[in-house]
Amino acid sequence: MYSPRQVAKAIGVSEASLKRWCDRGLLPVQRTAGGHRRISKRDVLAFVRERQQDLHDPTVLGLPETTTKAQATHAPEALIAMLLADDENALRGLFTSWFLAGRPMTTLFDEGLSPAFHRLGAMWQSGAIEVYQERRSVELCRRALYELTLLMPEPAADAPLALGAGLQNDPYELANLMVEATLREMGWQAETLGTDLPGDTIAAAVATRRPRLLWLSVAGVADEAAFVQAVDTIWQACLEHKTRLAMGGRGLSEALRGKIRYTVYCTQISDLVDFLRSTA
Ligand code: B12
Repeated sequence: MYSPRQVAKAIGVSEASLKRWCDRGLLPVQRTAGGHRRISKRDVLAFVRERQQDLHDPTVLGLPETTTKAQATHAPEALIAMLLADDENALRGLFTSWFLAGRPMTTLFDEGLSPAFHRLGAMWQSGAIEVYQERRSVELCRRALYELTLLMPEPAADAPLALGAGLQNDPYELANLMVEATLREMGWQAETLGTDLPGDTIAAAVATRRPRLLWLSVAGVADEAAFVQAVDTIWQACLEHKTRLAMGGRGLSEALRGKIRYTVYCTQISDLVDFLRSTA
């Protein structure tokens, strides 16, 4: 929680203006036992985002100094440069700036990060970068994605639930975390269960948690018969509990898609957003 003085410094306005905004209800405040105004970080960020304001001093709110609108690029080359320079602050600043600028998460993910990682994979394959650089890039991205979701407003108590997972022998995490962040931004209560999970346990999560949506990210399929069996178990649980099943990932070939059942197939995250908007 921040005082009006701190928030004023972060936004770059006078404390008097800030207090006026609080009193006009533009910024939700809570009162301390002594009656002083306190404002939550999420509310400050929602305010800044809605008014399309630049933060004057983001460090006051614990955000990287690189949080400026100018940082909000999704060019894969820029992302690769940040990742290979191990510049975590730049990446965090970029994610935060992107969110505060109100730009679609899907553009950053589908047109920025996915091609950037594709190229990093090719660089690893050709020996241009070490495997630790690829691994570290995933780590930085994971952390920045997690932090991004912490900046988003808390989902409403009646927000629809979405669960996501990766199937057994599929250790890829980033696409799941990106779907989670995208759904969170849309107001869903979205949770990634984890990766490398057997179909039975995902079906059990559907039966117990009754999500409105289950998403699966498929990066690779080692054993086709086991995969088809696992998806069938999950699909039966989805049918029984009226859960929609969204599938995506570069491991899902057309031939494989013909052998499984699901509600929607997505080549990118924006496909899921379009699907959810068209069926809302
Ligand atoms: C990072 C990485 C890994 C990491 C992952 C770490 C982690 N914690 O996630 C680890 C170390 C596990 C790994 C291991 C391996 N990897 Co690897 N890996 C990659 C790399 C560089 C990036 C993958 C990634 O995260 N991309 C970012 C995501 C966000 O992009 P995406 O998957 O394309 O997802 C987008 C869409 O598909 C879609 N989407 C995906 N899922 C879903 C789901 C829904 C619901 C929706 C709506 C959308 C959606 O939206 C996303 C955003 O647009 C890729 C390169 C590449 N081409 O991607 C190689 C790559 C996939 N790996 C490769 C290889 C060879 C391997 C290993 C075999 C290496 C080895 N010898 O051990 C193992 C195999 C592991 C296994 N059991 O499958 C090859 C695969 C070659 C092939 N065609 O088979 C690649 C292509 C690298 C290369 N150029 O050679 N890898």
